[in-house]
Amino acid sequence: MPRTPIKVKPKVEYLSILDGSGKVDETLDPKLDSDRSIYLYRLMLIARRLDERCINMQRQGRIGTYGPCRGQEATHCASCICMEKEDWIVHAFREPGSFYHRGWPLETVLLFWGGYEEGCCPPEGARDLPIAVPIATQCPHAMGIAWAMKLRGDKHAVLCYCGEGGTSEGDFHEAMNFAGVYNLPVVFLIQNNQWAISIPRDKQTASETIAQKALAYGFDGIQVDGNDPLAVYVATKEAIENAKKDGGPTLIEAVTYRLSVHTTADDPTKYRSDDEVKKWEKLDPIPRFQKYLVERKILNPKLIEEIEADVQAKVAEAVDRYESKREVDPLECFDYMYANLPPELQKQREEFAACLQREGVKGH
Ligand SMILES: Cc1ncc(C[n+]2csc(CCOP(=O)(O)OP(=O)(O)O)c2C)c(N)n1
Repeated sequence: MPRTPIKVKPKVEYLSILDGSGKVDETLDPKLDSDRSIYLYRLMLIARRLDERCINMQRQGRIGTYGPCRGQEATHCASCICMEKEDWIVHAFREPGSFYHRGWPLETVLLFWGGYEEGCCPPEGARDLPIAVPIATQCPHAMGIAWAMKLRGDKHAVLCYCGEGGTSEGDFHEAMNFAGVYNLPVVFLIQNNQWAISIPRDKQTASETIAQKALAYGFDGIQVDGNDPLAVYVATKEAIENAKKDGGPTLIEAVTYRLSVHTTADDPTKYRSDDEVKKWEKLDPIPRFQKYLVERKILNPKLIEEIEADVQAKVAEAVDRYESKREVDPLECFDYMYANLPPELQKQREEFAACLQREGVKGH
């Protein structure tokens, strides 16, 4: 028998609407109304200012290790606003804007990175999972939620955030496979920020795009400019609407860049060049969106100033609320995993308690 080509889906699209130079494709522009546009701009600014504050607070020893989202605000803010209250959002760990949008108090992010277990506690009724630091472990959770929704006849959808480094994990592939097989209402949004700590994107996978990985699992993948809030919004909205019509999953690869450190425990100058960072700073989503909104006469200098002042005040209030919380009891880190501590951990707890006592730190 001759070799015959097998027909597979021929293409993966790339979507950009508001490009890096500020040029907008009028035919694709979702033309969000002014309230929604200002809401999105403000949300991105909240994520940026909170992020800056968190870095400073970590440096001052007021929170623990922190993983910033600088440069990635469009990716998570423009996607989370596509979700209805009854939809689910399954987080990774660089989406502070999404938590705020979903009604988590702004200090949640500080509580999480400050080591308080309350930083993982969703507001009453919120259909959100908390920050997940173990890479890609949230993907099977998202798939499982979508599967349960389908079995129960719940017509909503799930949005799952993950990094491009996470796409090398088995958890990601297992979730994609099940999502495809059972045609589940889930959208995997891969924040391709080019680096997984010090591993660059081209050492992560030999695929030309992350988006095309969807094809192997039998559903659609699309690559978008992740620093373009309009493209992220349009792609997410389409994917979520499709999922709700029983159209199955979508993989969105949002091409963006981590402008800051991986976490406050890392020094990126050891593995990437200043020139690369400068190139991406020019593509920063916030000034890009601001310029577009000024041109559309939705923003003006006075309004920009007012929003900035309001955002700074909101962040300052959140820091105050965080710092007025009860004192941290370091021994609490043993409290929530086991009802009865295994002997090894019990021993560690006793040693730690003795150490705290020697150092004069109050424990319980
Ligand atoms: C299962 C697991 N392995 C290793 C780590 C350590 N780790 C933390 S972040 C990270 C890189 C993740 O890269 P990516 O998925 O691209 O997300 P990004 O940090 O760039 O947002 C690694 C390996 C982890 N948190 N979880």
